[in-house]
Amino acid sequence: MIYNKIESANREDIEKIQLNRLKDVVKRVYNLTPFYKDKFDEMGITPDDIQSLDDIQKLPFTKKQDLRNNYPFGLFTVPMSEVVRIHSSSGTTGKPTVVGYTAHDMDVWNEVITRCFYMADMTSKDIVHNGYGYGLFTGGLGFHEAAQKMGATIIPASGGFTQRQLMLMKDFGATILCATPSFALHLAEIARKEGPEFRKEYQVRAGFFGAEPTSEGLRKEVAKVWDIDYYEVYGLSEIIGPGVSCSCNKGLGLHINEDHFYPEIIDPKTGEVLPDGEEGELVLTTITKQALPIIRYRTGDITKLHREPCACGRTFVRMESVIGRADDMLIVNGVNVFPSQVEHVIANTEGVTINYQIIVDKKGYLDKLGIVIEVDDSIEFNDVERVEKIKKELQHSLLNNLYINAVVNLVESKSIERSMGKAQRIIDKRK
Ligand code: DLL
Repeated sequence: MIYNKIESANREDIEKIQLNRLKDVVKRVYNLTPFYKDKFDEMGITPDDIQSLDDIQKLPFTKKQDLRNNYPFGLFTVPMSEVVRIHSSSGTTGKPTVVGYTAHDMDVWNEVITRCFYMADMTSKDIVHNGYGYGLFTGGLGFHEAAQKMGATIIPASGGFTQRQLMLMKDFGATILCATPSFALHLAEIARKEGPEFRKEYQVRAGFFGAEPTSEGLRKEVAKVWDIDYYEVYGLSEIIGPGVSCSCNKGLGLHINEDHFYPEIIDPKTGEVLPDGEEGELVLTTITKQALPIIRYRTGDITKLHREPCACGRTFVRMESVIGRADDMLIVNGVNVFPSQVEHVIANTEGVTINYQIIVDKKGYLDKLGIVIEVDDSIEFNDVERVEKIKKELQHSLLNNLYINAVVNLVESKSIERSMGKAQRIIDKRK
């Protein structure tokens, strides 16, 4: 099923809508945010310079750091009385990246998630088990509200409590599962312990998975162990949350909701726009958002765009599953982790040095984050109480400031191997 006519409109009609919306959003940010006004002025451009879609290339990029520099609401273009929801993700100095939504933005968000649900022919009869984390993360509430609006039964299970989640899925007869792919596999791993016939106890038929990078093998594995249709959802809080794009399973890739989010692929080094089919960094412009419109946002996600017709009938451009990052961001169980943020926490903790290693590994199907840090010379390593106190303080500050649940391991001064060149700070054993 296709939710909106626009999803299968011809290119000319889509582009007409995109251009009108682009012109509007450019005027909006120019008139309402000093950040964009200054940037445009510096570059000698005005909203009148946007006369075609290609003119978007005249506009400046926006980066995550720009949101941080304008913390918390500096890029909002509406008064707070019109903001109905705030979400956020972790930030370098403990200050998160803040995003806001008006009632209209919430309608857009619900619409794009409903489009995802329609990919799986979901109806009000479906029971949706939502295993994405609720709270400031956009995963939980993003899927929640759209499912509820379409009349489906939503079970706000959130993350964790695997056994209990399985019991609820079984007893409530969930037909749809929303979760990170790794959590979906973890659930299956535990469920399998019920015996080889475990699957018969569950009615789940499809799932919406995203928020972290996956390989084709992993996607196939989730689909196989649960014996379900796997729909991949992509998104990021800065743009809206989940729902920027979703796979239809009739053709390669994920259809981008390009009547709301205008995509480009650029060379991450030069910023030059690349043609369809070439691999590069995805850049998105929100063309309908009110509270926090963003121009040419550098997602950091590496992918390719395709415009060939799709068997599902949708004409929206497709992006391939994300194949990597242009920066050093790690995604650990769906949580974005910038090594620089971790370093900041370490640098601000007394008793440890800046010699550390971040080790990411798998425990079963879940990611496991370990941080090994050398104590400094002022610490007597045999002073177990003191060492334990520093360890707890670090774990606490990683969790509270960055939402990172890490196992911290303190080691003696000078015991981490020194490298001759670039320090090897990150060891990702998942690859
Ligand atoms: O992860 C939104 C989301 C929630 C998407 C639930 C899908 C499902 P953030 O926390 O802001 O938002 O993280 C955004 O996560 O830039 C990608 O690097 C990564 N990401 C999101 N979806 C996918 C995906 C949510 N399907 C960052 N494949 C993005 C690979 C993904 N990476």
